[in-house]
Amino acid sequence: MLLKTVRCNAPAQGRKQAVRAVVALGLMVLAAVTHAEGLFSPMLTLRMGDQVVTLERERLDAMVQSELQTSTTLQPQIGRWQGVLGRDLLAHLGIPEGVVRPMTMRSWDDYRIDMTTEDFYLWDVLIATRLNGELLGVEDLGPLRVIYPRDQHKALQDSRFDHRWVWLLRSIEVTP
Ligand SMILES: Nc1nc2c(c(=O)[nH]1)N[C@H]1C(S)=C(S)[C@@H](COP(=O)(O)O)O[C@H]1N2
Ligand SMILES: [Mo]
Repeated sequence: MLLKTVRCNAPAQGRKQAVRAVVALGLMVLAAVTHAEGLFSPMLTLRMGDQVVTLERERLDAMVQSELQTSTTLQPQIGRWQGVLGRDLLAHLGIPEGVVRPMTMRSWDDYRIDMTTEDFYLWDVLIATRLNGELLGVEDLGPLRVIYPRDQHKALQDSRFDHRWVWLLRSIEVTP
C-alpha cells in the first residue's frame, strides 16, 4: 500500500495512467460499437519459431482452470481471479517443464514486455479470464489479463514484475 502511494504521487505515473485510461476508453468504445469478443480474435496466440497455436475462449475454458486471490497495483481490494496457468500454455508449445527461454508477451494495445519463461515455472502466474466469477471485459483490462500471485510472494511486490502484468494480453512468443 505504501509503495503504491509513493508511486502514484510521481507525476510521470499520473501521466502514464492518464494515457492508459485514454487507450482503455478507446478500446471500450470500439468494443461497444463492434462485437466485443470478435474484436479479440484469436483471443490468444502462442508462438515458438514456425509453430503457432491460436486459442479462442472455448479452448481456454476447456483447459485446467486455476484460481488466485490477490490485489493488484490498480485494485487494492483482493480479487478472486480465475483462468489458466502460464506454465500450462508453455506446455501447449511442447516446451519441457522448467526450460528457461526468452519470451515476449504482447497486448492488443501494442504493449510488449520481453522476459523469460522462468516466471511461469517459479510462480503460479495466471492468464485470467474471470474476476470474482465474471468474465473480464475490456473495461477490466481483459478479456485476458496476466495476474501474478503478488499477495502471496513478497518478491513479486516489485516494479520489475509490475511491467509483466500485461492487460489485454494478445500473444506469447517464445524463442526456440
Ligand atoms: N496492455 C498493457 N498492459 C500493461 C501496460 C500497458 O500500457 N498496456 N503497462 C504495464 C506497466 S508499465 C505496468 S507498471 C503494469 C501495472 O500498471 P499499474 O501499476 O498501473 O497497475 O501494467 C503493465 N501492463
Ligand atoms: Mo509501469
